[in-house]
Amino acid sequence: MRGLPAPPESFYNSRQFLFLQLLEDFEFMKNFSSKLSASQQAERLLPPQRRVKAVLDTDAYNEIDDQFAILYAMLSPEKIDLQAIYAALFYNGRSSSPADGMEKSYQEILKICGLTGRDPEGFVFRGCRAPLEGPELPQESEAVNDLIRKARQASPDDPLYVIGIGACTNIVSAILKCPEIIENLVVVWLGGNTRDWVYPSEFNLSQDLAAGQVLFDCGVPLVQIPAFGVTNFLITTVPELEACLAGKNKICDYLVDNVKAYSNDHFAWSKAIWDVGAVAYLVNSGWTPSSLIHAPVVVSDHSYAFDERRHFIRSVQRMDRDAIFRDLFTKLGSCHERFPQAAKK
Ligand SMILES: [Ca+2]
Repeated sequence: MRGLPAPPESFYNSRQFLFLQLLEDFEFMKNFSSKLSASQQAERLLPPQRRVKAVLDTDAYNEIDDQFAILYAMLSPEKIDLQAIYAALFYNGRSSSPADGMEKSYQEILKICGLTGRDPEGFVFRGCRAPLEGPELPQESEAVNDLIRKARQASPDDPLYVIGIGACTNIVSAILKCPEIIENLVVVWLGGNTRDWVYPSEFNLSQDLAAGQVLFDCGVPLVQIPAFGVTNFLITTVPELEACLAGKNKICDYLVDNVKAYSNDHFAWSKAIWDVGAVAYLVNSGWTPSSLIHAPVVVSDHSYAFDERRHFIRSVQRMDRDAIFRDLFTKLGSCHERFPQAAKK
């Protein structure tokens, strides 16, 4: 927890702990002089019914779902004007460090650009190589600077949507470096679980807990796409992918092969394609019912504490899995019409 000496374990469950956490939050949020009013927050958090400018922040090589989400965003120009893709750090069995995870994500984004024929120059940026060292200590990266640049070009009437599907280090570092950009942003972040899920820990949040705490504290208009409790229902199977995507074009084959390689045993096996949920919110918010809730306080064990005096965020409650996958598979299956080099000869 920020700025406090390490107390005994039992302290973290006490009311005194919660009070001190809230007190720190209040002190911390005073730094964000451009904090929006409650009515401005509520208005900014209305699901957009139009095409929006967006950037995508992705730990693309972390597993096999980000690739679907990147392509879903690129294939939804009717709702998403995708202006940049940022590589986010991750550290798991597919990387040797957060920096290695970021670099592998960057290379994976380049691979997808190569499959589509999209020039990555000025479009794909490396992100931060390490989590925040503290809640007021931003990391530096090309992605952070590009996000600040694009946010400054946006406006409260035409905000930049930041679709985050990995650790939020890049996003929060930009906000910490330049707090006034929150007036021009809406962050749609997939991270944390639902408030009533059986356990609090979640991958994107755990990759940079300090950044996650700032994201929920700083007052930026935030749409939370919970992982467990919401996007874990976005599951597919190898037989379904073979029936709907395999053989359609090179991009579909790449995605199907990735999913197959993720498990040695496909019998009665399903895989969540979590990250398409964040993109789906912008494609059709009718598929992602949501409501305003008071921003939870993320405490050190990754669980939430609540105070109804806190600002509002929007939290998605459910995903219409069939509608989302129908749209996703339709777009992927015909994507060689938009990206001719993906066509099979
Ligand atoms: Ca991800």
